[in-house]
Amino acid sequence: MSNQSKQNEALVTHIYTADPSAHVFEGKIYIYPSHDLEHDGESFDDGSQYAMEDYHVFSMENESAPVVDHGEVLHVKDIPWASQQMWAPDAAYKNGKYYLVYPAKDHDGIFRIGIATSDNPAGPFKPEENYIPGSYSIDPAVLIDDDNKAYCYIGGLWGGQLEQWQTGSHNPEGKEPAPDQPAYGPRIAEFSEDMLTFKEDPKEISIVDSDGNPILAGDEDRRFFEGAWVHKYEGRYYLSYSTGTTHKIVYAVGDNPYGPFEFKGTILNPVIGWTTHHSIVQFNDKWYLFYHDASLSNGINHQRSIKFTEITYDESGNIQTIEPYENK
Ligand code: FUB
Repeated sequence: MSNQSKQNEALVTHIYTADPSAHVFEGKIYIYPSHDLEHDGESFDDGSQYAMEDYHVFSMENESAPVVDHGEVLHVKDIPWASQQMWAPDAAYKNGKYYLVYPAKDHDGIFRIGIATSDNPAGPFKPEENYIPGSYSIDPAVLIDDDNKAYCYIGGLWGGQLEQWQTGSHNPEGKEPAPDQPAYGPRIAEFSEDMLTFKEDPKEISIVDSDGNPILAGDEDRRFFEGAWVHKYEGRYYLSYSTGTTHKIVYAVGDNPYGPFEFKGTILNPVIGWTTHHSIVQFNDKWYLFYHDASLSNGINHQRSIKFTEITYDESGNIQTIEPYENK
């Protein structure tokens, strides 16, 4: 079976899609991206150009099969607590159900994390009435660990509002740390058994260099910006994320879901477009990076397209760096 044909090509061309969270459910690859609506507006640092109001789910029987659009599975108008900006979602399977975990702004303009459920990985998803109590910021990613415990990773700077949650409560004036101070880390919280609440307040994750020192806020090639994803490889936890202003997907490795994670290197060099956001999934014996870029729209940052490419590890478990356009 050849899987070359679809790698590094836009997987979906009839709508714009971004932030792909890929999973293998029921033997197929399912992709849960966000949906960029087309418009001619400007771009802003708070990301308000991302006109997003619904989610579609996509699936592929295998890496070279056609991509199936399962249609709209959730719309903001059906979520009582949410007002706008349905940004990057993730999905999980637990207790015989599928959970769509997504960020949106509440009616006060504060990002929160919501849950919607389905019996089918292709949806449609039924939203809970309220967001997860104690949740905030954006880009939820779910890890179901080998012991069946489920964890939610969250966080994103700037428009993702993580700066506003540094004191235990919401402070709309919160700012990034000074460049010589430790960078803000993503947050983690364990889900309750029913996946509808957190068991604990979100905790900050520490990302450190090879000497154990925290990565500093001014180290923009390595510090966390948004888009956390955690996968396990040979028993270790790999935390990957976007560096935002330097447009890379990088990773750090740790020995438990809470970290600390030691910075290791770059997975994906900058793509066309400002944002870069990914997921990592194993399908059969290969590992794939799902990512997005803005090549289909000729570089319009708020009109992105999801893609995938294979990743490889060396003997020490280091992920080889990908140059995004070398296959073109
Ligand atoms: O798609 C909207 C936002 O842009 C996401 O939440 C971020 O990760 C960035 O991709």
